[in-house]
Amino acid sequence: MSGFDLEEYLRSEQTEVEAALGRAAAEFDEVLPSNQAAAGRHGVVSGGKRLRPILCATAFRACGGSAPSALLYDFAASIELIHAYSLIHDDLPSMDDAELRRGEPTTHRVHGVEAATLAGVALIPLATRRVLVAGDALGLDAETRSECGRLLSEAAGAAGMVGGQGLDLLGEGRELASEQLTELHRHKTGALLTAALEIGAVAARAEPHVRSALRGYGAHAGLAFQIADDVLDATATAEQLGKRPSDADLDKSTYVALHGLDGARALARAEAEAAVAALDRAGVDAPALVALADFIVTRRS
Ligand code: GRG
Repeated sequence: MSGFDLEEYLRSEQTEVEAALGRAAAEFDEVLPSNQAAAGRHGVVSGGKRLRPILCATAFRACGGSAPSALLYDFAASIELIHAYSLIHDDLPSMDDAELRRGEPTTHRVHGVEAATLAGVALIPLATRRVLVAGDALGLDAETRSECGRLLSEAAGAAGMVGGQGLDLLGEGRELASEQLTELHRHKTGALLTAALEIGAVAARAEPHVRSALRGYGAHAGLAFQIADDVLDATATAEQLGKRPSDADLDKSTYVALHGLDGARALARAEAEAAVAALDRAGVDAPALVALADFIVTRRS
């Protein structure tokens, strides 16, 4: 591996993400009743790796984009708002009925189901609004802003994450075949991760072949991320993961159940390598993205 200091990179990028999310959450305080605003803040400013906005900003720079960090992260953090809503809703009693997320009680356990549901829904248009408004502040023209908005909405919606969640619900208690599981995760986890990369490329006005390389990286990294998630779910405790219940508790199909631990680890590694190969083929030199692909399969939470 190169001398790239990923730990330091993640630390400084996460600081930028937290600041941008704080600015986004302040919009809640202005418009929502206080219990709903508090639920939104709980879901948004509650830790996490912040991988999606970091991937977006990293792709932007890898494609030659340059902008002040605060402007770039106001834009990239809109993707994290969609991620935050998905976690709030995924944890609800009507979904996974989760008690623990990121080592803390879930949003509805702290603020109630009604406030958590409403705050989650409010995050969706907030994310769309912020990608357009922050895109404007970033200097993107109307066509580029609209393309970014389209990518985010498609990745979040029925053709992406929500569709994947639908497949997940249908698959509960059934043994999915490997292709079905991959189809599910390409939508549920992969679509938003891929959009993060592609939005970064579009905002930097990347050439079509570079944009498509970033999309390819995203698709492979998204799968690697999910397979690694299944490995973690099977090998770490709830305390280490900060998450309860586990997929096994929920009787979900996993890559570990299908391929065994070693098989799943090898698959995750192969997908991370395929992500980097997509960049190499297009001549994209991006040490941070290479290091992030490795992090995705070696992370501990
Ligand atoms: C109601 C059908 C319906 C859909 C609503 C709930 C929902 C939309 C979608 C769920 C999508 C979902 C929960 C995907 C999870 C993907 C995933 C692996 C999450 C964990 O991501 P990390 O590890 O989390 O990046 P941190 O905590 O680091 O942010």
